[in-house]
Amino acid sequence: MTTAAKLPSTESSVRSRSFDTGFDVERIRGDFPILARDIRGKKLVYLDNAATSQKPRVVLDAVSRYYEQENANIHRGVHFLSELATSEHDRARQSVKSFINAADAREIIFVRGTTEAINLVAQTYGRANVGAGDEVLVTAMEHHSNIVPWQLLCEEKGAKLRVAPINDAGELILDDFAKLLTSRTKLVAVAHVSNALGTVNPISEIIQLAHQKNIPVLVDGAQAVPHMKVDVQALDADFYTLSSHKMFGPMGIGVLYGKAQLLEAMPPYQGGGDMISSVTFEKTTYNKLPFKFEAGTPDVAGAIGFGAAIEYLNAIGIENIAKYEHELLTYGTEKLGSIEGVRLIGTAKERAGVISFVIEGVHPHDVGTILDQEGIAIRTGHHCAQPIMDRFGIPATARASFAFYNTKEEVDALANGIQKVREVFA
Ligand code: C6P
Repeated sequence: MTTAAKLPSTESSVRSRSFDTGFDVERIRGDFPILARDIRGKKLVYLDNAATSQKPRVVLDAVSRYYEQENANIHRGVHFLSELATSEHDRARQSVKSFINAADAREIIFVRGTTEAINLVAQTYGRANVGAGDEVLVTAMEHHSNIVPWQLLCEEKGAKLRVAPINDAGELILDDFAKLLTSRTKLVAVAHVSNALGTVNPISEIIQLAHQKNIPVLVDGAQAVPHMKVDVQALDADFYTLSSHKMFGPMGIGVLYGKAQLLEAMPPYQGGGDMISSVTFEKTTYNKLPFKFEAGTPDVAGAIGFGAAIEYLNAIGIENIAKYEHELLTYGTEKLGSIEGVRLIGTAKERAGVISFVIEGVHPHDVGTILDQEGIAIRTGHHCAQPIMDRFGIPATARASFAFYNTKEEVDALANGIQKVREVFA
């Protein structure tokens, strides 16, 4: 891949533009073609990054270059293109490995995204280790992807799904969580960052508490990795899941990280090509990691685009991103929180990426529709996290979610849009 030459120069990017964070957001915006377009005659204000992020030019180029110049199936040919595609695919796996500081590239399993990663663990580790009377522990703020796979497993096995409660700010009540860890608990599955509230969970403490009782922990990292440094070894996470499309990479690809010794012991997920070592009608033996869990032709272009997205993030620096976004979120929280009639849903001390809110007397879908007329894209609804809506006694929220290419001016545009909504419904 030759993406490095086209990456933004971090040296020249570090010119102060806003919040004195040394982050040249205007220059970064220039890397994302879609951000220059108009919507309904207005400048696009894209604040739906938790649903999916936009893609920089280097990612678009990497994907089209693959199809134009490198396309071949991997692990299946001795010809030049097959070897090239294979080595580019391997390189992408190495990039993910370094990005989350996994100990070994064998621990990086390419899947379709977080949803598939969690289902994989439920259907392999879960089916092998959870039995009748056992429990799987989640929290009240999980995305449906981190609820339903466990419900399916529990139904099949006669096990029980337990739910750790949260407080009114949207924070996990750690004491209650600890009390729910018992000899029956076979797995903890918890979001690193809540997509509906933005709450950052104390993942290190959660993992330590579970490990004190020898309970493995799966972390749903879909909403964390785009916003903060994640080190799976420092966290001691047993499984960690992520989606490329929320990290400025292509849709349809993501990663399950798992500790090698756990993955080795797990039965395969899907059967097919590439996941086998040898096949006879009597017996099949399985390939080594990570291929044991990657049956069939993978999304090679997606992996290569994902690798390019990671290189792009590295060039900007995830710590710089975290610092800038923290300022943006603080600014947005103060600005929106001070608008009359606006109630913020989720006011945890530690938050990332998301401001969820309701406006008195206005359905969130109407908020979304009126903002759309202004070119402002937000998400409204239950955000695939219905139980957390129930917890707050509301059917839905409006959610603005941020990336490092968003600006203070866009937050102002959102606040002005909300004022318009209030005027319409006054
Ligand atoms: N949340 C949102 O708008 P997939 O769809 O597999 O890439 O990711 C699923 C998923 C799992 N966990 C969390 C915490 C998530 O936020 C998501 C995706 C999007 O909030 C789309 S529903």
